[in-house]
Amino acid sequence: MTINVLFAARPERWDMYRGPLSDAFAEAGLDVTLAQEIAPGEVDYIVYAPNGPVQDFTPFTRAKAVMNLWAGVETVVGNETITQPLTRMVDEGLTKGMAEWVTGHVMRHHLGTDLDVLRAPGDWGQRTPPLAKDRPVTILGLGQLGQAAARMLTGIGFPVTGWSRTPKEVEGIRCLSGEEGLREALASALIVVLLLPDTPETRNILNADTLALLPEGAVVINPGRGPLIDDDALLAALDLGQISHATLDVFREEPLPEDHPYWAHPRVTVTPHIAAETRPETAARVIAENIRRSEAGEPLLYLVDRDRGY
Ligand code: NDP
Ligand code: OXD
Repeated sequence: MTINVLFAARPERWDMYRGPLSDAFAEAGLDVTLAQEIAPGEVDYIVYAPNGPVQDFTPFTRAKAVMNLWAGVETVVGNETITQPLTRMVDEGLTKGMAEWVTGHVMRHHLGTDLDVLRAPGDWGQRTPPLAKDRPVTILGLGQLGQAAARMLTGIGFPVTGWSRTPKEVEGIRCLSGEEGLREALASALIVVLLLPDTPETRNILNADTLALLPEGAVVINPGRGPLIDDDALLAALDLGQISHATLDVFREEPLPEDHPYWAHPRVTVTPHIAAETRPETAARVIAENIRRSEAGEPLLYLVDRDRGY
């Protein structure tokens, strides 16, 4: 029997996803009708984006799963109209993109690239940056994205510490957890990268107290979520020189409001929530595999734990 899959992301995403999804369904041997509009009572699966047209899932009485195209689910976990299993996106393309973005921004600060871009003959001055082995990096969040970034950075030679909710063992990475682990992870970090989900436990994890644990002049890189940082505390730490630079991809309000102090701050780099994007070709295969599993009665991949919030 044909499986009806509703594509409930923003309309401009349709042209990007229609082909890859159709190909992935065919490859998985699934007979699927994929459309942007299907009578709600006839929908079997919903491919979903939090900024898409569907927010009330009550009419989708037959739907067997809601499949988020995003990795982050903070705006979805509280939606009580989703009674079906909810999956989040773990996509090889998105993961590689994040590891590359993090590595690029770590390298910018590590090498001091901005200082070496000369604008006038008088700027000529030669510096020798330390080697990666002498620049400890801490990653808060050691999940899919944190581990991928950690692996890329250790490959270059950075000593990497990762911090997570539950204890972990990952080869080549110093793994810490818990409150004491956080203190230890920050105390040694010349660069700290935030790759945590936005949950009640992680909100404002970088605040006046925790920023003060970092060595003076440390760099903050946040491709996670805006609420992980207490913005006033970060601005104060930047003004004091406790933090030498913050590269921020995500904000409490996006786009970042015109009058936000981050725009004018000389030691803040703002990027427009582009650290990593779900890639249709690889993501489509994840969606197809999950529908195949569901139809075969097998457990779904990447289920969200709504009580935990991620
Ligand atoms: P995962 O769920 O795979 O990993 C989350 C990590 O955070 C896990 O290691 C988890 O610990 C840890 N964690 C969660 N809560 C706590 C806590 N209270 N204390 C300590 N550690 C905690 O998520 P991903 O790696 O796939 O994604 C991370 C985040 O990146 C997303 O939630 C999203 O917000 C953001 N993101 C940003 C993008 C961008 O373009 N800027 C793109 C994609 C994602 P444990 O392992 O013990 O469960
Ligand atoms: C995501 C994101 O969560 O792009 O996937 O931020």
